[in-house]
Amino acid sequence: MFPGHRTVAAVPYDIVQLGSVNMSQQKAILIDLIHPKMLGEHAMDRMEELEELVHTYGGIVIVKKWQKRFAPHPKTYIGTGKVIELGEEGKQLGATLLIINAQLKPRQTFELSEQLRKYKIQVWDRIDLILKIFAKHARTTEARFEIELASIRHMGPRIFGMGMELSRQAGGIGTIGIGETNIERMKRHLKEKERHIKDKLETYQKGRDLQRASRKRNNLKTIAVVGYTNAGKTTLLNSLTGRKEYAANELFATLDTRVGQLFLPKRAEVALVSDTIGFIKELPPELLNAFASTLSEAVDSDLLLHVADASDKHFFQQLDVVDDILKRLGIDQKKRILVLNKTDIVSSATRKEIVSRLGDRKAISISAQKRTGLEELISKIEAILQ
Ligand SMILES: Nc1nc2c(ncn2[C@@H]2O[C@H](COP(=O)(O)OP(=O)(O)OP(=O)(O)O)[C@@H](O)[C@H]2O)c(=O)[nH]1
Ligand SMILES: [Mg+2]
Repeated sequence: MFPGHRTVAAVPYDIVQLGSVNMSQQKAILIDLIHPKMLGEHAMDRMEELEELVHTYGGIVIVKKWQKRFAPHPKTYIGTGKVIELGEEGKQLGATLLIINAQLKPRQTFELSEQLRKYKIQVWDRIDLILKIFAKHARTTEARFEIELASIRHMGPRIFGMGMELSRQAGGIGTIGIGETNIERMKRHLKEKERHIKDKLETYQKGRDLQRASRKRNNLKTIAVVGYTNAGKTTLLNSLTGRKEYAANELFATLDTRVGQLFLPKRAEVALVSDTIGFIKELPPELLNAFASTLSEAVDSDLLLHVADASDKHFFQQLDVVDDILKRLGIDQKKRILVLNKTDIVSSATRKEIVSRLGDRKAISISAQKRTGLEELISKIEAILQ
């Protein structure tokens, strides 16, 4: 994909190539760095979520490891001895992938990839994995562009870092290295590509702005469904509006905005309900920024429905993550209804406990799937939109 790429043919990374997403099952080794004082339970939880992400991607987890360290190794993130150990083990077990449960520095990914190349093991960090899932789930051109942009922003610096590495290998200080010109060309190519994608995304944004202006003219209210991934946002959109969008027990099933109409009997008018990409913890800013045009639907809405999965044991943690991301999007002050979903599979004791821990924060209990509690929710929506 890069002009004059010959000398860098051994580059172990690929910018997410849409349309050619590798669906074959990769065998993955997972590793997480944990602080020596971290509770065992917390370490298990982190690993569990990473595993879910891998399953959503369609990979097979063959080994799970933890390494206790006070701080990441500056060059290889995990300890250098561990890298060799995992390489040997991975080779024996036929692993093709090492996934690190963190966002790595470009240099660390580069160094690890170099060291594991002889074992034919690719290195991904958490963001790579999320990007691969995004790429697999993207259904609209706009979502594809957004992912490609995020991907360039995430992977680009590695290639730049590699340039430094190659020139260092080629000679001493001050000499221009072998890979230099190609690296320069790649850099330029990526920059151009980034600009091209940004232009395209702006076109979509303009389309949205026009739509929004027309809604305003017609005084149509808009409601945005937000929440942690897999909370049941799409299922709720479908139940409220009669749409039949793809809802599934996987992370990031939805990547783009879908809009449906909800009739509000008391107001005798329809409101537009939009569904959007789910949130997840440690979502890096560049991913959030890349999805800005998709998320703008939430940013400009009159009301947010924050859907939370009451059946998830990390309910409160997920609530915090969503609150935090809404803050990062600058919409934490917007009118909002907290919706406890999946209450059909939650014991009444658990539900009571949640409600009591929520304290002043009022919530409406529903089951988007069984369509219970929806009337109360609609009444509340009407009351707020008055
Ligand atoms: N038991 C139960 N399951 C539900 C309910 N609502 C949704 N689900 C299930 O939860 C899973 C996720 O639902 P989605 O609607 O795809 O969730 P989402 O929030 O849109 O997820 P992403 O788009 O992946 O972020 C699916 O398997 C749904 O069938 C509910 O009220 N009760
Ligand atoms: Mg969804």
